[in-house]
Amino acid sequence: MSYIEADPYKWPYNGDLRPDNTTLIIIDMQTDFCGKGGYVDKMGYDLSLTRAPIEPLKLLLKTFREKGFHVIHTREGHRPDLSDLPANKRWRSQQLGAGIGDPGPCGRILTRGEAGWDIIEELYPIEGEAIIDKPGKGSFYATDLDMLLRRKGIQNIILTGITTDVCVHTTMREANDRGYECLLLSDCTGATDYGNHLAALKMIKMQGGVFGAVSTSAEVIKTLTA
Ligand code: C5J
Repeated sequence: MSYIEADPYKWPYNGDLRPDNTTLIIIDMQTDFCGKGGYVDKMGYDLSLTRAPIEPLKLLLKTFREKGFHVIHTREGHRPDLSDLPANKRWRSQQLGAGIGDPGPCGRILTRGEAGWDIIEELYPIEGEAIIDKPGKGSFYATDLDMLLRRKGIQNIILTGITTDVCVHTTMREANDRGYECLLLSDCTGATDYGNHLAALKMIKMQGGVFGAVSTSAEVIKTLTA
């Protein structure tokens, strides 16, 4: 039995924490969400908030790789012909001067194959780590993530990446409904608004852990290296 100190309960609930049944998922650590000239920058948000998870994530990723745990990365983005981009999503992004599919300093915004759409160099996937390309906020919608997790025998998911209140939360809710045991790491996530980050953490902890539990990278590394 192995547990990570977490709030509101020691995680995972059953103490069954092993490299073969547990995955780290790093959500949307793309230039468009945390790099200069990307989507979030173009919308005028404070990049330091979405860049905050980079350093703790580097250390966490190193530990997961060394200990032989599964690692999965995701990228939000759309086909170059934008045929998978809902018209209302495009319209809303245009209202803020950051139209999805429009040219920007890092290439066409949130468009597959463009520089801004790719994962930042510091956290770039290595061979053997799956990448899920998703058109929406959740990582399960219109992707093969669930099939991949079931085939690998994954029961536990440790969620990280950006943004806490949007893609990370949506993915956690989707995973929880599918029966996966979820843990979100507060220092390895970030939002475009700090208040929303804190609110997203609080939501998870209601009702005895309505979507799972919350912990930190230090607690995970402590358990994994004990
Ligand atoms: C957003 C994301 N915020 N990765 N995407 O549009 O959270």
